[in-house]
Amino acid sequence: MKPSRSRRLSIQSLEGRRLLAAVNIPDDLTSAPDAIVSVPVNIDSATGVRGAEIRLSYDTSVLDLEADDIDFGSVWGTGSDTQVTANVDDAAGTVVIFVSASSALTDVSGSLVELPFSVVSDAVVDSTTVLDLTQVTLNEGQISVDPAPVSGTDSTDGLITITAAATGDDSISGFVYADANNDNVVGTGEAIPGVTITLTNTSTGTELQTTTDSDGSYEFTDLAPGEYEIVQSQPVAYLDSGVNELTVTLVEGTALEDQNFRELGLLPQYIFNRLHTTSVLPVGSDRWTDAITDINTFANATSSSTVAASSVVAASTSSTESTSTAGSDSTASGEPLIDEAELGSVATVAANVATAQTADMGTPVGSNDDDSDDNEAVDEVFASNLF
Ligand SMILES: [Ca+2]
Ligand SMILES: [Ca+2]
Ligand SMILES: [Ca+2]
Repeated sequence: MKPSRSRRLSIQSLEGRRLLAAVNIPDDLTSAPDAIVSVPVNIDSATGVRGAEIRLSYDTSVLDLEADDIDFGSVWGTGSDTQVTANVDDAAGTVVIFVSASSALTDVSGSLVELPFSVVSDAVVDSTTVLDLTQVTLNEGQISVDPAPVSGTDSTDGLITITAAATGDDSISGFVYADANNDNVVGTGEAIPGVTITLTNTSTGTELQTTTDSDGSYEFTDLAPGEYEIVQSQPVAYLDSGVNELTVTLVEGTALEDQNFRELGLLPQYIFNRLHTTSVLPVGSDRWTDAITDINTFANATSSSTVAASSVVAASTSSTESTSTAGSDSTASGEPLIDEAELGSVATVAANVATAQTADMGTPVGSNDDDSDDNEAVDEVFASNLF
């Protein structure tokens, strides 16, 4: 260990004026295991102070401190001419700090120094640890410190309470939805499940990923405050509204909600599937959501235009009982894939789609099942102008 007293402070006489100051460490500090807590050594009035020597000790089984991290406190302002010299004995758990400036301070209150202690990862939650202020000398003793800190317990000592790690309050959440009624609000039946959302902490580079739930929602919890980038992987079946990336600032202790990604509706090649689904499943029901999820999954898994087109034709065949199942290939989902010759021109595909849609839309809803709820469900979808 280096000599603790590496320099002497040069102090001018204060012309007989007897000054008094109170110095202490707060006793209401908190920190979670594995976190850093900035510990100030505060002074109530810094009038005339141009130098301070501060000694304290801490429990090395709970706290770690690096001398280089110790910084001057708020009373020194910008600290352009403030010097800090610190020695830490991390075996004994003792710290000696000298802080000084070229001119005396005015009547300000605040911190003389700031000590960023890191709390060990196995610190016990709800336990406390004492920061024992053992000695403070101002202007080499020309300014009295009252009450005078002593080694061991006294009223100037600080206390850190170990709290549970992040509570989940620090979170980012939102929805991915197809805004069918164009009101910029997530409505019934507008959720897009299964969409991948990637969250990147732009200062640390830490990346997290999740997928939207059946209600289109996503949430990242237990986040550190900071700058984040939220990126949506565009759901293939939907018409992109154009905003697939958000940059946000997460303030400590807050839940950043409604970080939504809005899509404009299903792309034409997926409309038939959804119509077919909606004709038998009430909008927003579990089965309807499952079916929409299937469309999304299928669309994402087979995102080439050829396969997307075949999806339409495949759907068309199942509805119109045509014979276009001859292709030898099949898609990942097992639906028949039409070969080139049978697929024909784009015009043919378009005709197939038109036929399929006409056939389906021309069939009275509920012909398989007269439950009027089905009609209402379909009416709702048509009313919502999804198609
Ligand atoms: Ca003490
Ligand atoms: Ca809406
Ligand atoms: Ca989008």
